[in-house]
Amino acid sequence: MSPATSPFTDFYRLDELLTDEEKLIRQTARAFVEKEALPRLPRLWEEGRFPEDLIPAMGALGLYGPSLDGYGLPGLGNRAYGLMMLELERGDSGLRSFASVQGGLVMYPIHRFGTEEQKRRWLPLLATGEMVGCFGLTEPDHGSDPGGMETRARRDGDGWILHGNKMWITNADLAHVAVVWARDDEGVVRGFLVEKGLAGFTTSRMEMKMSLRASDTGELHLDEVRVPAGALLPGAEGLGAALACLNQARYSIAWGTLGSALACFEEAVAYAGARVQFDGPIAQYQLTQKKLADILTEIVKAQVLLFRLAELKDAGTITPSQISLAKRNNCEMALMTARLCRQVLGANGISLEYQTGRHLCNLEAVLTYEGTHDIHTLILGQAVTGVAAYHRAKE
Ligand code: TGC
Ligand code: FAD
Repeated sequence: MSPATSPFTDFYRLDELLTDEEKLIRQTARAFVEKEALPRLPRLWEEGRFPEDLIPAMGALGLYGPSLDGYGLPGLGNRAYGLMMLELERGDSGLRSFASVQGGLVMYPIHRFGTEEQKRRWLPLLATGEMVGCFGLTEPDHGSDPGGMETRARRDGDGWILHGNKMWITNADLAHVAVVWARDDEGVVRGFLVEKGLAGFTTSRMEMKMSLRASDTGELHLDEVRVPAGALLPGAEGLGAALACLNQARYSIAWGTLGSALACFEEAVAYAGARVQFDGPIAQYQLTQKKLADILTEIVKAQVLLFRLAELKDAGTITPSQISLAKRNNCEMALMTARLCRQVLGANGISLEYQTGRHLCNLEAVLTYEGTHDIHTLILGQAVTGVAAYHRAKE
């Protein structure tokens, strides 16, 4: 097992700020990923398969919704939550994605917007991984602009009829329950828990991806699906409820992408020391050192940012735009890191026998989902200027 950190991956000695419990949580998650997932990931990624058999084991380690409390949930601090996501994504973005969706996009909305009955029924099963969930917001024609959604929720007696399609949905095929966002007759966006097996509800798997290959991605098809009154998340009213869930997942991505970056960086440093060209190891050449110095600098900045972000989240004062800044910065930092490390590895950088190429491909999707890099740029632009630039001003 590798040590918790090496001098160059904890350059500013942030480990000194961690509690013993946080260190143990990190080490447990890392040992699990190294033993159970890493040896299989290249093949899984090549075959386009998520390791479904690991779902209960990840639940047993408390990796789903670790910062939520009550209903048997651990209620850990947000730094511990972040470290877990970091270690999962150090393995593969697909592992972190699974946990982000299960915890941040399925358990969180039930915990925040659900009835007591919904919470008691679903949260314990989702926490252990006995049940899997997915989150359906994006549609074929509405990605960055979910407010344009076409999925409809029509009242039908004491229940509802749902109709529409959701696309690019993580865990779509694996999920026992889908959190589906739809607009009602009054134009209000509402959230529903839609169970697999209901008449008219089908899913299909999306194939031929060049990214997030060890992750299940699919579509949700809702053809006049009747759901009972108890499927409605009563506390979720308006688009803001769906967007509030994204804050959780974006937070976990901000931490997770640091894991991808560290995996690539460690691999490139080791490779540069061992690979001899011309007169010696490529680590001795200034152009290699510049790449590593640039990466180190960006990693340290991202680490410091995350430690503060966790404090703000624990204090309950965090703002969505603070999360956007971290998601945007850390995804770009990790992608830049993976690109530079891939160059250091030369041809081996595109081989799945090394980790860097796989992380690089994954990070292209991570830069795009949960709000594209551009959308987070505009969120920050709005935070600075007070003016939203997503759409033309309404006349
Ligand atoms: P806008 O008018 O700005 O907002 C509507 C209402 O929502 C509030 N709000 C938020 N509340 C909490 N958290 C946030 N992050 C919020 N963002 C906005 C806002 O205050 C407003 O409230 P109220 O009370 O005034 O009604 O909405 P808009 O339609 O203009 O859109 C704004 C924009 C572009 C920022 C938003 O649509 C957006 O974030 N778009 C990006 C879509 C996105 O990120 N989709 C992600 C889908 S899930 C996913 O990708 C999972 S991948 C996971 C994985 O596998 O790891
Ligand atoms: P578009 O919105 O069509 O954007 C295309 C380009 O236009 C982007 O570069 C974008 O930045 C740019 N653009 C858009 N609007 C503007 C603007 N106003 N100004 C400037 N530029 C703009 N969604 C879910 O609901 N649940 C999931 O579980 C889920 N999982 C996903 C898993 C994967 C692997 C992927 C790839 C996506 C997933 N998504 C999920 C969807 C994801 O959230 C969307 O892909 C994302 O929000 C972007 O939407 P889009 O792909 O339709 O791109």
